Amino acid sequence: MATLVAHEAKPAAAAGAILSMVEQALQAIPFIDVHTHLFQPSLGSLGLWGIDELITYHYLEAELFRSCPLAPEKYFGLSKREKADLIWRTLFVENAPVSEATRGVVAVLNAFGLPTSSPDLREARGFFEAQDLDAHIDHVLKLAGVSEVVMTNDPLDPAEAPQWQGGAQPDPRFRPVLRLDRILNKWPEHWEAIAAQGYRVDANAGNAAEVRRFLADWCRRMRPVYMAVSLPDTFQFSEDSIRARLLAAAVLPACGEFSIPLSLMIGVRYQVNPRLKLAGDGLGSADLRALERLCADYPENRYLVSVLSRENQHELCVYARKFANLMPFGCWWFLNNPSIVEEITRERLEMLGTSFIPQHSDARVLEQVIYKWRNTRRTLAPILANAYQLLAFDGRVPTREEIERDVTRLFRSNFERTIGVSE
Ligand code: FIX
Ligand code: ZN
Repeated sequence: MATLVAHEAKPAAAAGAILSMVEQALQAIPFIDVHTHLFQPSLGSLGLWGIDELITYHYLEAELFRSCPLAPEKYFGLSKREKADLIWRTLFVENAPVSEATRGVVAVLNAFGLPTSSPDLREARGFFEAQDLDAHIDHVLKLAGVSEVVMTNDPLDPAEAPQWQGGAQPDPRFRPVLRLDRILNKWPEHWEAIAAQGYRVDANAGNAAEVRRFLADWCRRMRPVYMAVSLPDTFQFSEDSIRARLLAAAVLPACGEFSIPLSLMIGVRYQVNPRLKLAGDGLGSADLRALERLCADYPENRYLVSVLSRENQHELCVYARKFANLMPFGCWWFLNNPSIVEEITRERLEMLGTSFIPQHSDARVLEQVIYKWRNTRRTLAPILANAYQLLAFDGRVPTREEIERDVTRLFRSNFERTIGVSE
């Protein structure tokens, strides 16, 4: 390549400096984890943590059955420990843990100074059993560079709902979310649970006002930062369905009343292999015109949106350019792999600047936030730096303050603004 003329030489020299400023900003700024399946301790034993939970994570269960001939039914008949021992032996001893999910477990063990290639889990179990949960939570969030996590709370979950009704103490490290999958996706199976809580609802969901009253009471009880629902790849809006009717007549008005956004996670093919239980879900690309209708017809509502299929990512970016009330977030589930996160994040930076939320962890086990956020910082540093390096080549070298402001926006204030609280 011809020697760079003066103004081109400067940005090239800046390139290295830019990368380290980006890395430092990513390290220094604590993130808000906008979607997890973690639970505050005051919700009892709902929160999963420790080595046996880490190893029996459904991502690893899916990978187990590719390397172990045991029938899923036999596997699910084992105890938690037996399951963990089998997965450790199969995926970490007999095979190299090179997948994103297995590498994650190695990163967690390493973060606590535990051996990563032991023949068994004895030492790791001893370590986790010795932890005091409250102090452990603080330590884990610090290692992950996360100030608070957003939960997934189901008002119809028979184990969780009584905890809230019994006055579960709030915890500033954990922000509640009202999850509506049972109500919007499985009304026939769950309307009686709402009736049992004292609301006049029926099998046809004819009384949307009562559903709205139910949601309002739960908002007052739980103080959620948003309402959320995962939706199939076949999701349509509007349509002649209980889901569409309740969205329009109960959920969106309640979100408006409490000035909180609705999170839509679109593109799941539920239980494509039910023998794998939680590991049995798949994905499909969705018709995002449903999103177009929601954003256009209900402009007062704000939407946090994540889509599961790679094919839908570009459309989502385009819709976000059309609707300011739409905030794309995360590289969800099967997309949470560095090669795909790179692709999605580059496209979003090119099309949306810094007006999106790059990632969430979706952690189901406490210690997962350590590797999921280390991976994110590691993957995003060169992607973000590249965007600034291109800016430098075009004639403007970014300052450290600008980079820190942008990282804060990406991992904190975009979310804070969307949920209606500014930092
Ligand atoms: O719907 C969701 O919130 C999904 O994230 C989960 O259902 C899924 O099982 C998961 O853990 C993805 O990472
Ligand atoms: Zn999730």
